Amino acid sequence: MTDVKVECVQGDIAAQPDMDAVVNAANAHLMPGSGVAGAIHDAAGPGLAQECQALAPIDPGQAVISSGHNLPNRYVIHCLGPVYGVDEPSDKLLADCYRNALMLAEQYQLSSIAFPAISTGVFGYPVREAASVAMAAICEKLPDLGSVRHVRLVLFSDADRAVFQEALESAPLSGGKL
Ligand code: AR6
Repeated sequence: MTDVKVECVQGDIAAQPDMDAVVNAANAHLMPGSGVAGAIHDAAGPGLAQECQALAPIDPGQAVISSGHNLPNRYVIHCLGPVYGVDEPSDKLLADCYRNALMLAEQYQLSSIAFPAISTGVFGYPVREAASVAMAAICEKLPDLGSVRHVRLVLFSDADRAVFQEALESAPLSGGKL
């Protein structure tokens, strides 16, 4: 059994002051956008986009790390989720986002990380499918985590929170690798 805390909460990804890192549902150029990318860049200030210029572009499934600027978090981990039905295989690419973000958090010795529901907004991934991919990817990684002790999923609506909570409760702790 793992003692990493995994939780699903309803809230704003840009307002998670107790987390070492928040994850951005980014675009390939790591520029401000709508939804999560808008909230994170607005709260971080223009220094974030400036720093990101040197890290872009990124590919679907990839994750890169920057500092948090005016956010209450030390770091932002930027992931490019798959556009549903376009970037294939979507499930593997979405799982890669979660796995690669967790690996970066480990590399930086972080103890806590908060994720939004990557790809479920502008990129069109159905929430129920995205929740089961996300939770399977996270749960599969739990035994490998050393520094990371707390993983939070931050869902914008309470309906999405309930879907992610259900997926967490039925996620396999191992196997079912994508
Ligand atoms: N906190 C938490 N979740 C949020 C927030 C917030 N402040 N705002 C929206 N969500 P999206 P994507 C939810 O579109 O699908 C951007 O323009 C939202 O309800 O932010 O990966 C980028 O620039 C949805 O469930 O990310 C890219 O071009 C989820 O977060 C593109 O959109 C993800 O929605 C990325 O699209």
